[in-house]
Amino acid sequence: AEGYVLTIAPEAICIHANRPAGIFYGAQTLLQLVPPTPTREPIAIRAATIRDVPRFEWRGMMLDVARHFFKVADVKPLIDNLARYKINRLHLHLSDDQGWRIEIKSWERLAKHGGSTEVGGGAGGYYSQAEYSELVAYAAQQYITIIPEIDVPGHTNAALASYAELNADETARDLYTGTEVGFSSLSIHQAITYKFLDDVIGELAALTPAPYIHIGGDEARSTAHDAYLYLIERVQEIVRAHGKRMIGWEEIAQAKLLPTSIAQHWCADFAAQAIRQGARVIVSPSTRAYLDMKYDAATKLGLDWAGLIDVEKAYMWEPTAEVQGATDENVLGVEAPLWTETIETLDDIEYMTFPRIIGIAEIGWSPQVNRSWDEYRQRLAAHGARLKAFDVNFFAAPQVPWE
Ligand code: TNX
Repeated sequence: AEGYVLTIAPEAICIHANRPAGIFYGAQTLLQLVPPTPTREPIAIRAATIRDVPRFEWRGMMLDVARHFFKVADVKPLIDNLARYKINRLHLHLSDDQGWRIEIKSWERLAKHGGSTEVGGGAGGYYSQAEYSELVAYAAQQYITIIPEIDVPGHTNAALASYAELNADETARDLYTGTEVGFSSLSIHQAITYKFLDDVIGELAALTPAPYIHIGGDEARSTAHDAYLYLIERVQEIVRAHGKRMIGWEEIAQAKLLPTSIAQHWCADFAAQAIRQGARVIVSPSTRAYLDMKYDAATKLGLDWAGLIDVEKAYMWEPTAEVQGATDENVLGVEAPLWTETIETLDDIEYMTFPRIIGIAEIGWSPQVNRSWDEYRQRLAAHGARLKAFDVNFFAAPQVPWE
């Protein structure tokens, strides 16, 4: 589906692939072999034959547009730069306590009211359905699939603030601009909750060509355990009824999963339960792949609850070693989340994302053959000039001998 053969010979450069995505990836590889900026001088490229297929079908990044909102014009350049490294999924965290970021026509106040602020009290914002579709189409041109996430039953204050009837006490919550989590929950035993979920997931499914809907499911600390399991199983059925597969943070694996559902590992061992149920997993270890963790103690942006993650730590790990029972068959792939409690601009996004995402991209694409930090850091060094040429505000990690 994504492989290619790139042949560089004296008479011609050829890219062969079974599918258009393979041609695109062959072209990205070729572009890495020529200077990043246009030149009128002849360019010499070493003759080679490269046969290349990805190890994992899921090579993702997640952007939290709920804590701080990022407009289409900020997400597009991020997509451009992810595509150069053969990242093929961009998961958008579209709702949380602090904001609801996607227009839902049958529940208009979600975005209009629930999207009207963000962490710190700024103006927030949301994507109209037309803007969202524009983003989906833009990403698809670069073989990136947008994965929409609506987080339930916790992380729902923005929805609970928008509609009184979603609350057990029929009283709308206040909008929230702080960063503590775990206080909100949908009302599990009210029929309207499931009407809400069906409407929202239905509209989201219609906007989503991909076969996945992410339903969150993390940190539902204000939902009783049995109620949580009941809700996840009902949501799974709603997602299925709309023709999609459910993805959720690994806590969902405590519920009974369909084999088509997918659990996203982040910091517990629930993902192993998903594997035992015959479901597959996406691996996003908070200690390795969380782009919102600081690089070192001096990093001004970001958090450190999962530790500091320097460029070496983000690269030197193996996805199947992160979850008990994980194999190349039941691991769909890797994803690096960027939570945005402290992230406010595209420059901030780029600083935390690059260069760590390049290591994650390699873990997702290339086989694990004696991965070596010393070898990698030399290769990564060559990307400094490229990132500069593409105007990426990357962190020039001192451990890398940047060119
Ligand atoms: C935990 S990771 C969360 C998010 C926060 C993040 C901050 C996960 C599934 N939930 O709500 O933004 O930590 O690093």
